[in-house]
Amino acid sequence: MKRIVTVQDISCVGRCSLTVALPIISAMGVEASVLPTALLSSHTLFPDPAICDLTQQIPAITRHWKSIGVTFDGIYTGYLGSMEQLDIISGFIDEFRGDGFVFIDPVMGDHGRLYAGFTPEYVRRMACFCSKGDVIVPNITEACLMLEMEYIGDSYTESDLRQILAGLTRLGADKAVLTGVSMEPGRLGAAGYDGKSGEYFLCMGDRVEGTFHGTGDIFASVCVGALAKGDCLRQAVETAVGFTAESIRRTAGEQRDRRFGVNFEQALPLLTDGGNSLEFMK
Ligand code: PXL
Repeated sequence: MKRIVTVQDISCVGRCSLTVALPIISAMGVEASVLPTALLSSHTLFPDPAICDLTQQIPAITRHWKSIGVTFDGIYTGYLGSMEQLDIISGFIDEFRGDGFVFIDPVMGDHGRLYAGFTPEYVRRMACFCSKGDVIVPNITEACLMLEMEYIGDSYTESDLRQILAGLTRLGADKAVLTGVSMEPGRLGAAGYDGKSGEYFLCMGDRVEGTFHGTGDIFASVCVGALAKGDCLRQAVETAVGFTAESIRRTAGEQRDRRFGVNFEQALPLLTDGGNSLEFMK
């Protein structure tokens, strides 16, 4: 059985980061360890969450891990709250990557805007941090910020996408996946590129109109589970697009506050058989 470690915050309420990553990765039959970076009463789309930064705890945790000899088949980083954390987690990756893969979701913003608390300097530091990754998975907002491009929404031509993906791999990771792309009305998905082999691919699902929060964390968690199980990036992205689209579909009919995230829980059985049942939904 493979073991990964995911490095991101615990948002107690709102279905994102660890409350999404743990159930998804576990459902896929991969052991999920955690390095929590902060404790928030909710994610930052709710006003004024109570925040307890855990940066000071990280060195003691990783020192203990060294002493007990724990190793990981993959490291998955998500929302990190400060520039200091980027430096500390950079060191953690150097110490613990071994032969495993490093998967970086540079969580910073969406819909053309940074999330609360992030600055242009953080964006520059995150762009450097991405060089530590084997795979990076920004959404279009995060990609535009890191590449200093203007954000023009989610509709791009294939040649635009190829250009953005090539720019992303120049940040230093071999592979990049751009999420939240739409090439035609009614379809939404992800585009991937391997800077070493030159392989480019597009995985699209049906688009449900509306804004859904936490979907980037769902997408990234499924990718990590699939990669840990040995899928190639394209297969992993296909499973992740299918599962994210299905979770959104289940949420669209619910009359609930959208800030509480999407209903991925009732879609989890689709992942427990290796994602095979997602194939026929495309
Ligand atoms: O879903 C990304 C995310 C993770 N963690 C925290 C957030 C957000 C997005 O807003 O605020 C704390």
